[in-house]
Amino acid sequence: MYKRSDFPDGFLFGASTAAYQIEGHGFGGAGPTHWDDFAATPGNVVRAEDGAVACDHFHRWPEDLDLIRDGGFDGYRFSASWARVLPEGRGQVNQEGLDFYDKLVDGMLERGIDPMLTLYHWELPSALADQGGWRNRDVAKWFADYAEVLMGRLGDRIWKTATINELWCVSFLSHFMGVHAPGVRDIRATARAMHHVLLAHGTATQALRAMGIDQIGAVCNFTYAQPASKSPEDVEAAATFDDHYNNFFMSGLFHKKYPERIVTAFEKYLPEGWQNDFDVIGTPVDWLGVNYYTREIIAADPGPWPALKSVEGPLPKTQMGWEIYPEGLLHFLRRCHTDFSGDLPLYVTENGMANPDVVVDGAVHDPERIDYLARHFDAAKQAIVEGVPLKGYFVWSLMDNYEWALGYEKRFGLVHVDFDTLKRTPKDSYLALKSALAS
Ligand code: IFM
Repeated sequence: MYKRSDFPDGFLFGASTAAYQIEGHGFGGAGPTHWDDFAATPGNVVRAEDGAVACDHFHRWPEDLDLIRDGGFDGYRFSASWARVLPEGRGQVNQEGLDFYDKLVDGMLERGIDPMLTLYHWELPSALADQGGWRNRDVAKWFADYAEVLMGRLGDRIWKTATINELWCVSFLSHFMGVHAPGVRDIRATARAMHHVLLAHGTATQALRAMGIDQIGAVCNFTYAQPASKSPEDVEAAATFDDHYNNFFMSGLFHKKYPERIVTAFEKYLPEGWQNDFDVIGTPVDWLGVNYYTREIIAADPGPWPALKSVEGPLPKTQMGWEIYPEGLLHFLRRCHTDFSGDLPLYVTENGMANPDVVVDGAVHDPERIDYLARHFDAAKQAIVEGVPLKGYFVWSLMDNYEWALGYEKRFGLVHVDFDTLKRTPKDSYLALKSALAS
């Protein structure tokens, strides 16, 4: 079993959550979001579940922060809901929303927990979705304005700020695959959303810097693309996947250009003048967050771009059906460092697994998660040994929560949540991590 002392002094351990997944969006004057609308449309979300109550963190946050402190975690990565702060996305501020985050941040500081804030973790206000959401170039300005309002209140106490969580999910998963809100499947919408999330990231970064706020980072998700065979077709398909998933955003942020394969595919769909936005997109950041879970086995598939499909892999899988592949984490930590972010501090901002955990006699036995984390911590340690400037690791997630289109069934938490009673029960993985962090 790993110990805190296996990692360098000052290495930070934390847990991650996101607003819509835990807070209970129905409380406290928050405005409607595109996730409420998406979930209310039959067929989009398992059992049409939404985030109206979620874990009721809005009321139970002191208990949840106690769990973070008592687990020995140094940091807490949480997000704020745009529609809780600005119910219409712009204009009128919901003071109750700002007060909530204010108390939450003070609660962290009182408990000795470093607050890492994500400004946007997917719940776009419906009023902005009405105007095209991420397809509309104006979203960059709307997002920067929201960032200013929120950070005007919290900025003096936030340890690190991430702009937008998982740019690929916000754009490709939601506008090409239609799996997440707004559930669009349209290549032109995708190209625009992919460009605009980057533009919004850069615009907000500049706005925050102008307010004197630093320690701003980008958080991307990465999936390892394994060709299904050595055939040139499968190798090309995997390279296309790697480009749209991993390289597009990293290349935009750190090289101020997009991969050739994607430019070729998207040229006629990208918004006019996209080439002129890279000085904003590439505004320097202070750190980079890496979210990593799995790999995909990619095979060529006849048909329009991207002409590929995922096929089932042979490795053991989590409750999500995702293969457990810690080598991918090492791969991306190395690759971010050598190909993109150089000596910038890296954080694993999300890693963890879903498991069908149940409470038995007041305990939750999840040896699978203990093993999953140990193997990924090993990958992280190896990266550090090789000189990758990895400074911290946030487990996804502190507690079971709303897993988006999959509702409440997939349990990623270190802490079990009974969604009928909302009772929290620390799982064995929480207790194992607690004793590792104390050692
Ligand atoms: O639950 C999500 C989170 O919101 C973003 N990253 C992946 C997690 C697991 O799917």
